[in-house]
Amino acid sequence: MEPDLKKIFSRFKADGTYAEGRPFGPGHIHDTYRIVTAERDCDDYILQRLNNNVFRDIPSLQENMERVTAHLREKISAITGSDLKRECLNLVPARDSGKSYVTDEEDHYWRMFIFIPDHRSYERVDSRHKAFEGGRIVGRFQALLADLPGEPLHETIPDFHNIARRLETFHAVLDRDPAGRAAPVSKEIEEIISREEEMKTILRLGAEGKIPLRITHNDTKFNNILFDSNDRALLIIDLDTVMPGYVHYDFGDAIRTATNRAEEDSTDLSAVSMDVEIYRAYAEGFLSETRNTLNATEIEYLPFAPKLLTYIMATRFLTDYLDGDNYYKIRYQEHNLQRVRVQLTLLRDMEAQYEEMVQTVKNIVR
Ligand code: ADP
Ligand code: GN1
Ligand code: MG
Repeated sequence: MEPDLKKIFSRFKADGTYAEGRPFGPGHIHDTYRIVTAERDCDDYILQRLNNNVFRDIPSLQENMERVTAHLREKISAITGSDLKRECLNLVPARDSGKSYVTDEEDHYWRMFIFIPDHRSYERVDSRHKAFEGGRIVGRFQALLADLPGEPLHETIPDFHNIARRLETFHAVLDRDPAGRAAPVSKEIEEIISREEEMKTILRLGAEGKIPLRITHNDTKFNNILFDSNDRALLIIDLDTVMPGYVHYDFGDAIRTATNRAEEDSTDLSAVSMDVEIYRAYAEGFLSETRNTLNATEIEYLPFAPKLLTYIMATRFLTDYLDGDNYYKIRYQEHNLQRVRVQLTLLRDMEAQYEEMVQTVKNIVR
């Protein structure tokens, strides 16, 4: 049943009159709507029905979200010339409870943000400038959150980038083969299995105490970065997975998405490859904000991170495909399998260009 957006909107303390609401944006997880208000000088809004299949504890998720957005707002307000409406996310409180969410009759959770006006976002990155800006804003995000006071953030999805856990789940699903899909994709399965040990490198470094847990975003997919009309990066959105993590998760996922010459679900595998110039520009932007805080081991392993995140996504898409498509939104039968093939193609290209990736970071920090 279509949700009554007007009614849900009325439960938040918003300015302006509901004019219309329609699905918005490329997200894979929540149901996102843009609410347009009737008055010209009132903000529009982003209203989201949250996916509680993916996020099991929404009050904890929203507690993280409130702490993180409040802290970022405070820090950004201290930067001269900053634009608080466009450089941070603004949650709208519920009228009755003052909380940052409401629930409907079907026990779905909803939240609302002020719509960031006049923004751009990109599925593919076609200039070094955009890549540098993206890197800079993600680096700034980490720097601004480094002194978040209080308890550690809740782990909103436990073991989100823990590849050892992801592989356990993958093998469990593969053994059951609930959708009977394993046999025809044995090649893809083999590509995952052959790299298992190498991909546990970051976890190993963490366990050995060589790299610290920091506050990371964990979903730095390039389309989560919003730009202004001059292609200056404004902020990174989609803060649901902000929690303790390794710096490699944020660097890796951004490179995975920004440098790919094709989209994540491209049907033309010959178009998939990594643009090393985009990698270089992103790394320059990212390190311009973070190089003084990262330790030598963290920097040394930055070039490995894109391989890891591409592998993690291949594993997750393949697990979901084998499981019968229960996690990601799909638009056609083999959608998840196509996503697997894109990630594996990209991974092989990163492997082919690995030496250059290593040299690039060395040159930047020299
Ligand atoms: P998902 O986890 O489903 O990807 P996001 O939080 O990324 O959800 O939101 C989905 C899309 O909605 C984003 O990709 C972006 O296009 C848009 N969006 C989210 N928040 C805002 C906002 N405050 N202002 C403008 N657009 C937004
Ligand atoms: C999901 O929410 P969205 O669409 O930005 C996923 C990410 C994946 C991405 C792949 C909470 O991100 O981990 O990298 O899809 N988010 C969650 O497109 O699982
Ligand atoms: Mg998103």
